[in-house]
Amino acid sequence: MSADPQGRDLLALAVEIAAEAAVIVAKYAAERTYAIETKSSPTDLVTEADRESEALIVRAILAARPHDGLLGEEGASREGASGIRWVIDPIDGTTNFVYGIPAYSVSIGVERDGQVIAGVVHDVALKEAYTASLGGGAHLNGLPIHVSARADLSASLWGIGFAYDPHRRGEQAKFYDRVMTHIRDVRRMGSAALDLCRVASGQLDGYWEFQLNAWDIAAGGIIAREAGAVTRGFHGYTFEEGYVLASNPALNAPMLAVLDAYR
Ligand code: LIP
Repeated sequence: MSADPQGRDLLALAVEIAAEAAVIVAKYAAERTYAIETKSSPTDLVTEADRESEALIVRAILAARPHDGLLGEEGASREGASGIRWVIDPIDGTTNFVYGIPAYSVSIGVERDGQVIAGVVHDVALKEAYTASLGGGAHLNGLPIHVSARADLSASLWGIGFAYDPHRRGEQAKFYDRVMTHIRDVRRMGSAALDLCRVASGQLDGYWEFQLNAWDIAAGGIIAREAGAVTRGFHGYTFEEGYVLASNPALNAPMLAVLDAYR
């Protein structure tokens, strides 16, 4: 498949805007004097930095493309007339950000008629940019990246995550301990966008989490796919509905069988 020209052009704009937002987020990370509030639960945090990052991203997108649609974690929501929609997570990994754990990112995905055609995940602390456009492959700081080749499930390393809702977390935890007997180990690193990028670069063999939002997975999903990953849903839900299973092709069906066995 040849690179989609519009995907490539919109990626260039997304990369520029994500880099600007990363400067704001890094400034707040250094100063550590920002206000913190809670959202859906006492553990679901939002900071001044999340809000300012999203405001900057929205301003920059509408300045360049006034007819596009928007969906942002911190409330940006706009029907566009162009068929293009920007899906924004101004800081993915906000809990890490608040605790000073260097694993949070600015994530921007671009959809055309509902299909993601470009994505950038800018790792603020490591100053690394993961990028991809439809048919254009996936890159880390401009260099091509690919998923791992590991085919043995029992020797595979997986990223996982937990919801902000304590009840759901309990359900997820019960589920995870059963899966543990089938794999090498897990890593809970706190940012779905970066976890998907680690699958893309082979730092993880796979990642699964459920009940995520579009902004957590839009950009990371295309980066993983363009790096050779299979991304899909499970338990009767789709990837786009937030049931995320992403891995190299060899491990996808075996892990799906395990996930379905413990439904
Ligand atoms: C977070 C995800 C993470 C998930 C958290 C939360 P946020 O996104 O990146 O994978 O486990 O529950 O959804 O809230 O930092 O943008």
